[in-house]
Formats: sequence, C-alpha cells, structure tokens
Amino acid sequence: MKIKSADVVVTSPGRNFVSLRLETEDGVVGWGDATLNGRELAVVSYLRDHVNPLLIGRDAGPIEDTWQYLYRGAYWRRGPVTMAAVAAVDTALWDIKAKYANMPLYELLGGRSRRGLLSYGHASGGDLPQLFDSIDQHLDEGFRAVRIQTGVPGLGPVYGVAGDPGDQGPDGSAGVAPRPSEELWDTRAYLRHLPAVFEAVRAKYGPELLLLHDGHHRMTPTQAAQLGKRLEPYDLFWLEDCTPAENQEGLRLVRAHTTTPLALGETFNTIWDYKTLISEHLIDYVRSAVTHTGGITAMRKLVDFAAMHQIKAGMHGPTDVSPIGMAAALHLGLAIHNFGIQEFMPHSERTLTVFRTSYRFEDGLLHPGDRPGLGVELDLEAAAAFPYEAAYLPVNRLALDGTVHDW
Ligand code: KDG
Ligand code: MG
Repeated sequence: MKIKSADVVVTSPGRNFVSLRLETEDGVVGWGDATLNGRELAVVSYLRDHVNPLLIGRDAGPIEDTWQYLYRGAYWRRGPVTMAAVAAVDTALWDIKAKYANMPLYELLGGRSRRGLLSYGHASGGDLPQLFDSIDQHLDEGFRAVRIQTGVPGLGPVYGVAGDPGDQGPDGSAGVAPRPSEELWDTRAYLRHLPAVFEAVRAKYGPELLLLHDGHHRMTPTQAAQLGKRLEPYDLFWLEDCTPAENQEGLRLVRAHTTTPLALGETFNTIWDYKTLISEHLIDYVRSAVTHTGGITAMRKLVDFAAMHQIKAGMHGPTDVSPIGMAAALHLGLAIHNFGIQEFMPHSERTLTVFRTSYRFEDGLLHPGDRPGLGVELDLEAAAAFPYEAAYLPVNRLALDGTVHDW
C-alpha cells in the first residue's frame, strides 16, 4: 500500500479548485480537497514543492502518523495554507483506505448515525420580494432550513452570496479580476434593518422553517450582543460569525446577553482556535470545513471535543469547498453523533462535469452515497479544459469614511 504518485490538479470550471491525487503502487487512487479561496496557488506550491516529494514511497496506511509527520514535521504550525495542504493529504488517505476496505468512508468512521444530513441552503435577495422568491425556490427544492441574507438599503450587493447560482465568486461575487472588488458597509444600518427582515420572514412562513443568518465577522461583541437579543423573538437556528472569530474571549460578552444560538469557525484551521470557545461553551456549532482544518483526522478530534460541551457540527459547505471536500463533510457528518446541520450550496453543472459525485440531496437531507471511499472522482480530461484563473474575495470598506472593515 505504498504511495506511487502524488499530483496536484488545479481546475477552474467557473471557480478555482485545488485537488490532490494520490495513487498507490497497486493502482488505488485517493482524492483530497486543498482549495483555499483567493489564495489557491499558495497551497499548490506547499503541496508540490514541500509535501508531495515526502509522500512518494510512504505507506498509505498509517494516517494518524502521516498527519503528525506533516503537522509537527513542518515545525511551523497551523495557518490556512499548511492546514489545507495537510487536509488534502489526510482526506486522500482516508479515501484510499475506504476503497481498500471496499466501503463508503462513513462505514469506516463507525457507520451511520442518521438517515441523512439535514442541510441548509442560501436564500438571498436584494429586497424582501426577492428574498421571498429565493425562500420559495428552496422550499420547492425540499430544503427545511435556509440562511437568510438581504441587501441593506443604501449599501449595494448582498454580502456573502452567489451573484450567479451557477458558481462564480467567493460564495460570491468577486469573479475573475486582477484585483479584489470593493464593497461598502455600515453596521448601524445593518443592525436597524435585519430584525425587520426576520419579522417579515417569520410572519410569512410561520414557526417551523429553520432560519439561519451569517454576520460574516462584521460586528463588535457589543453590537453582536445587541443583534442576538433583537433576533430572539424570531427563533433562529443560529447566528453565524457574529464577530471576528479570533477574539475568542469576545464571545463571552455576546453569550452573556443573548440566547440566540451561535455558530462560528469557518476561518479557523485547528482545534486550538476553539479552545476557549468550546471549553466555556461560548458557541453552539463549530463551522470548520474538513478542507481547511487538517482533514478528517483533525475534524473528528474537533467535533469530539465539541461533543463534551454539547456543541454540534455545522460544517462549512459553500461552493468554494470542492465536491471532494463536501463529500468528506458528508461522510463524517453521517457517522458522528453530535451532528447539527450541513451547509449545502450546490455546485454548478459545469463543476459537476469535472467532479463526478455520488452524493445526493433528497427530502431536505444529503446522502453521501454508497460507492467505496468518498464517492467522488475527478475527471482529469474534463479538468484540463478549465485552466486556473486569478480571482479574489472582495475587500470591504466603511461607507462613512472608507476604513477597511472585515468582509
Ligand atoms: O471563501 C469565503 C466563503 O467560503 C464564505 O464567504 C462563505 O461565509 C460563508 C458561508 O457561511 O458559507
Ligand atoms: Mg459564513
């Protein structure tokens, strides 16, 4: 079970994806996702120049040992580039191991804990009528949970939203450009506007529909505490990324003032980033993606730590996580006990001509499928037709005076 080859595949079928392909001497292929939106080529170099040469001739079997070898062996720890690279190797090794065992990966992780994974989609609109149309569309597709984002009057595009449901952009709107686009922001206008949006949505759709919202790191702890309190009557499933997540202690203030459930961590890349948040139960859901957090090995440890504090997994699943990364989340989510919800932004048809997936969405639940391994194969010929295109996430500035703000 020695690794014979390690290759990085970069493809841009509407947006950039970085994938790692490992092949063993007896011809078993494993795939890992290494996509870091807006900084893709840094991970490509990390893998090609520093990791892949170490993998050739190495036994594919001891996954924990390889994880430690790459993490501790680098001396320089953590960080999104390193952890995306480690994640890709780890995920590809799990894919290989499950293919050897001739089982879908979730079986190897302990077997299923539920019928399928409750998933939420992105309902977005510049104004209320557009938002309602988007919610209706999600309900027609079978979603039982939706993330609600709207434009704030006077501030231009809705943040954190695909302009083209086909795929392009950050989750999003940056598209292919030599420089990041710039957006404008006003937190006070947002705080005035948002509770009325949730009031209207609850009035139209009733109490059952699960509603989520992403604050995208834009508030201070004080502002987030105010918003959480104002949203309490609308019974949110979660308020996500209410503050810049690296200030873990800041969440104490938010938590002390509101019972709106909190989700956080899509920009984190290790369990250490959650130490205070989890041990003091300052959040309710961990938002990391397998792709950005060192793979299945590391994500499993993180959700087990979270479980001790009744915190659940709500793994990041925008379209900038590739179908390989999405499949990894689905297998893990099916197996663990403390699963909460899975974000699901479907990839475009074009992306799915490159990544052949076996997962499916049915009756509001995602199912990883029963093919051995992750159940995703990348078609190398199809991928070659879509070369890398430089693209950035947007940069955000305060409308008041142009100061750079968190996007
Ligand atoms: O690359 C950035 C996106 O993944 C992010 O903006 C998406 O916030 C996001 C979400 O919750 O999906
Ligand atoms: Mg988010």
